[in-house]
Amino acid sequence: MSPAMDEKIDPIYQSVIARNPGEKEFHQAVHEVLETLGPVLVKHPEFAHYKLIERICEPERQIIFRVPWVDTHGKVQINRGFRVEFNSALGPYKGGLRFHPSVYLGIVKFLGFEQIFKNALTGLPIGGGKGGSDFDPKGKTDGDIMRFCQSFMMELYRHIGEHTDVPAGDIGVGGREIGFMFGTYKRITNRWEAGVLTGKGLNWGGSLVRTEATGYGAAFFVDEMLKVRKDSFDGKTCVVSGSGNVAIYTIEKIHQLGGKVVACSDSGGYIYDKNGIDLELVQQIKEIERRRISAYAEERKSAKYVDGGNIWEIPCQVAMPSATQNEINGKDAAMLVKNGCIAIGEGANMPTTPEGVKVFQDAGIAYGPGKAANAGGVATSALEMQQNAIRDSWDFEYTENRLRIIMQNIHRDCYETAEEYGSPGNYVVGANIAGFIKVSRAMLAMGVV
Ligand code: NDP
Ligand code: 2IT
Repeated sequence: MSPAMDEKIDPIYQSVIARNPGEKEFHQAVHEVLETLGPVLVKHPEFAHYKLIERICEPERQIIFRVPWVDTHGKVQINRGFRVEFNSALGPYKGGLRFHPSVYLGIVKFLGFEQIFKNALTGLPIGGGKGGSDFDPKGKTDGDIMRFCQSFMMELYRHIGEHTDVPAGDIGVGGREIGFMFGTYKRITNRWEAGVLTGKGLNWGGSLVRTEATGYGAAFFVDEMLKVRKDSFDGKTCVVSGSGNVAIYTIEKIHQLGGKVVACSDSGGYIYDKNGIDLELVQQIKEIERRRISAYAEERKSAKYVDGGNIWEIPCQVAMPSATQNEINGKDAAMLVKNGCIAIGEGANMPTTPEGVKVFQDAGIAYGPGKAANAGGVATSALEMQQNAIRDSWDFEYTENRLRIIMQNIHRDCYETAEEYGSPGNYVVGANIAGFIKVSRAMLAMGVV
């Protein structure tokens, strides 16, 4: 059962809606956190007195800017850029940049809000922020991508810095885009400031395991949830949505842990391969050739592509949504449960609607919410910052081990906090409360700022 909104907290939520009209994803993310905080105010009345919830719901700074650029055909294009610097109590603002046509302030704010608690859960010194643009990278030439990234950084550079705000990738932003943006930042500032961006190339300040980190970390988190239930990935049939950065490395780690992923997708449809997804082929198609996932079925006889299909119809024991927000609704969740799904690990941010979350929780299956399950990406970004600060680079095994330990700690923190606050097994309650308390304690110590 999901908890009901506390009567002292409901007016705060109503005020968030009134102050941020039309930003439905932001409202959803705030609602999901606030409805779990009632028991915290009972134990910590000082948080209410000092208006911690109200302060955390208000971004410290929001930047919106014009991004003009000239495309391959010589045509002038105009996009909108965003950076929401949400909370810096625990460290410099930290969070990705998303380039997708659906991006508007409400999406950036929901992502930035989630990021505050996620980053707190990592136990590393990072605050929360998020940014992006309504730029659509799909089908663009490398030249177009470069000119856009250069123009984007022409404004963003004045707001960021290794001690101020440290962006990274998200949907539509990977190693290529980080490279173009780093080059422009370096040129404008005349500083080789590695720690200003994470997700950098391995030969110029990047960290081993950062590329793999979100997917690996999400699989580690699910592994921990399964261990609590005296179970494991071994022999499990799994479905992973998306076929981008998070999905690819989720699939790789599930396979290493003994599970079999039979389907993945993109916004066009899904592929089903009864023999298990051939990850090398997916990587060739997505990372190197930048083609659609449908190409997989053209290359593999054992696979079929279902155009516009709903991937959640495929029976599986573990489902890991790794594409985008609200990709699992109440009906999808009910179908997953009916077909025997016992664990959900969210690689994506807020991929399950509130109705879907309720279905999973009522069914009593292991449900790992994004802010806990996908924290491995930003945690490894923080490890990249550590390496940059000491001008060192760690090997793969050491870095992956750090990531595994961080995910185990996050899992334990969420699990124990849920028990302490009277909702055993509820990782949503555990993640929200554990993250909120870490941020609130720091803010309390710093006075009214
Ligand atoms: P990528 O751009 O690498 O891949 C995104 C994948 O999701 C693509 O397969 C894309 O398909 C699909 N997708 C994107 N938008 C939609 C949509 N509106 N409907 C259906 N499918 C969609 O992004 P990432 O893998 O980095 O990000 C995936 C998710 O993980 C996001 O929610 C992101 O916020 C989250 N995340 C990412 C982290 C990271 O380190 N990169 C860290 C933590 C969370 P198509 O190509 O057709 O658009
Ligand atoms: O949602 C996320 O946590 C990310 N996109 C990664 C952020 C980061 O700074 O590495």
